[in-house]
Amino acid sequence: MVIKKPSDVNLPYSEVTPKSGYLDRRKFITGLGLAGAAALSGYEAFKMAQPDEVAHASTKLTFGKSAYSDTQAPTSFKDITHYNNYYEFGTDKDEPAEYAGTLKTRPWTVAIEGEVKKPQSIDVDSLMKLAPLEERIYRHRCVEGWSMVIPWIGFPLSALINRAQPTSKAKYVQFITLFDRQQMPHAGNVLDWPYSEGLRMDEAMHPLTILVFGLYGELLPNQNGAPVRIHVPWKYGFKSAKSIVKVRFVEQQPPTTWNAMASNEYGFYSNVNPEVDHPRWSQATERVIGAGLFSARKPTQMFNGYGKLVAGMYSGMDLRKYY
Ligand SMILES: Nc1nc2c(c(=O)[nH]1)N[C@H]1C(S)=C(S)[C@@H](COP(=O)(O)O)O[C@H]1N2
Ligand SMILES: [Mo]
Repeated sequence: MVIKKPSDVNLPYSEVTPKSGYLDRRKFITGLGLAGAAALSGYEAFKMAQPDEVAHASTKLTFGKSAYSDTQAPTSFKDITHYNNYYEFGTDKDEPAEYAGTLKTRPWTVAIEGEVKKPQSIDVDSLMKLAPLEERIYRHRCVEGWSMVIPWIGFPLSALINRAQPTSKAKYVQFITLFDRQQMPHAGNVLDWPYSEGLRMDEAMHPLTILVFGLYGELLPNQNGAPVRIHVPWKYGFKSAKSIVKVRFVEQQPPTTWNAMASNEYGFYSNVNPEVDHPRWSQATERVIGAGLFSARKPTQMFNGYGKLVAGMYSGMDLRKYY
């Protein structure tokens, strides 16, 4: 049983504690009892308190804090990792946690292509070192009407964009995610695979838009989009593509999965907007995951509460038309 020093983190995946080691470690931690638990970090103690947590490779990441973090308490690790939308692993909320174990997240390369001066393929472990990792506690609002607060670990997507050096023709960025039926036997034909999303260049460069590698201080669980996904906190969750394999810079607004599926329900912009209802339900309020079955729904905020930082990008645009 080796306790990792801070300098031991950020290891390539090959050196990550294997599952069996992690389980031994849990046994060891449990043996400490309550007094010992108090000496552990908040995360560690928190996770100990959840006996049916899915065992996963425990890789602590080294990260700094961010001024962009929300001050709200994060949703529990259990809820963040067991109430997911990841249709490649099934459409029920608990299916990604159950089935995403078959996703092979190493080796993994991300191709950067299209309108860039430096097209390249980059290994995810190198990508993770492109900028200092930060914890970004972000509100996350799904178009279905529920929300969470997630302590992501990542850094601004702008680090990748600056490395790729987009040409003057690059007006949008498209994110294409992995699709492999062998790894995703529960995918079915519910969407037009591979899942694809896109942002306008200014949205992609915005300091709030992050590339995410982890949550709660550790590498991302597969069901949350390992090994790399984005999160765009002022937009509905579906804009935040999981398990990205291609980042493509393009001149025209790219086709996106949900928009292609039902363009009257899911627009390209998909900024959180309590005043523009989904055709089949209101967007005025949200159910806070983990708040309890009978707790009141909470009012949804314009741009999910990030308006001060992002509203300027949409000035002059009719947000009813560009939903
Ligand atoms: N590849 C892929 N990415 C995806 C999805 C998906 O089904 N496949 N679902 C989206 C939706 S609708 C939401 S709300 C978020 C959920 O992220 P979370 O499970 O980490 O909360 O991922 C988004 N990214
Ligand atoms: Mo969503």
